[in-house]
Amino acid sequence: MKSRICELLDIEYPIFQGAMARISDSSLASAVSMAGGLGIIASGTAPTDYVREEVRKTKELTDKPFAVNIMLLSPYSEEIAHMVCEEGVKVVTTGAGTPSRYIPMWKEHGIRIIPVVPSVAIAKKMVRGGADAVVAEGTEAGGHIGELTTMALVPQIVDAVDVPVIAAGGIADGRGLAAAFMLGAEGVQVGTRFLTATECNIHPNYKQKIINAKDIDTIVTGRSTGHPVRIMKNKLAREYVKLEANKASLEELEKLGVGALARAVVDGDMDYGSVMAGQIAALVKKEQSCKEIIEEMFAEADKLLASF
Ligand code: TUI
Repeated sequence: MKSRICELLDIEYPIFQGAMARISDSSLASAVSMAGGLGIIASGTAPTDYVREEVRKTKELTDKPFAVNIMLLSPYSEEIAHMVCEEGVKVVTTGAGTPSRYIPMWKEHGIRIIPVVPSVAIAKKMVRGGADAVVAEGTEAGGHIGELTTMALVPQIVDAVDVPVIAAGGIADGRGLAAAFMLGAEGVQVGTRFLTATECNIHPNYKQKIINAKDIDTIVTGRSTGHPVRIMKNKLAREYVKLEANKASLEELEKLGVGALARAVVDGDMDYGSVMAGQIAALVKKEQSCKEIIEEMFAEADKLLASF
């Protein structure tokens, strides 16, 4: 299963590891890149120097291509947009906004630009602006999400743009991978399945919560604020959506949300931490190395596609 994205990025398998804020660091990204996929360092809302250090560490850990994701709601996004040029990063993905104003600068530095998009209109705008590929992310994904499902979104974006489309949201095994290719995608981005990777350094409680997950265990918070975020159901999620239903102020919501991601990832607080995960969490059943995950997914998809 080779595609234009393998050639464009010089990677062996057309799979990206989703940029998960506070989670996707040099350890996870380098392991995915070493296994032949595209490892991605998540910036989230981290300060520029933290992300710079992770870039440098990743370069020490692998000589394979890797990317940096810039979360455009971050107060550091502008600084990080410049930092990737200074550090010679070769691939940038973006999330939670449109990076149009940085694209000319990144092009000058020979950086491949792959925005994550939630709609056809935004995909077209990004391609007109010079994006080399797009990640079409469905609402099944964890974290900050759009409205459309992966099944509906991917083929519509495939028809609308001529650059490679990478499918994201709800993909965790060879079946999802094969299905994405049937929709016209030339690659997949996988987040949730990599949460339980051996090289993913989140708190063991977080990994266990993913492994124990059932199909209906995620919920979307933040619809009322215009920043919908999919997380695992817990006390935080229930209190948050209750506050939203009662038209709580942004201040009240922020009080509950501040520091919540670190509480989950670092402290292992599964009650009041923000445990971001996609709807596919229940399909993730064990800890495996990134290499095992990638090889298993592609072997499964190859077998499926050969059987038709
Ligand atoms: O970015 C994500 N997922 C994320 S980012 C994140 S960290 C965070 N921290 C604080 C608040 C919110 C998030 C956790 N998960 N996925 C990619 C993605 N991008 N999904 C949707 C979009 C998107 C949305 C609107 C992309 C472009 C866009 O453009 C709107 C516009 O008009 O600019």
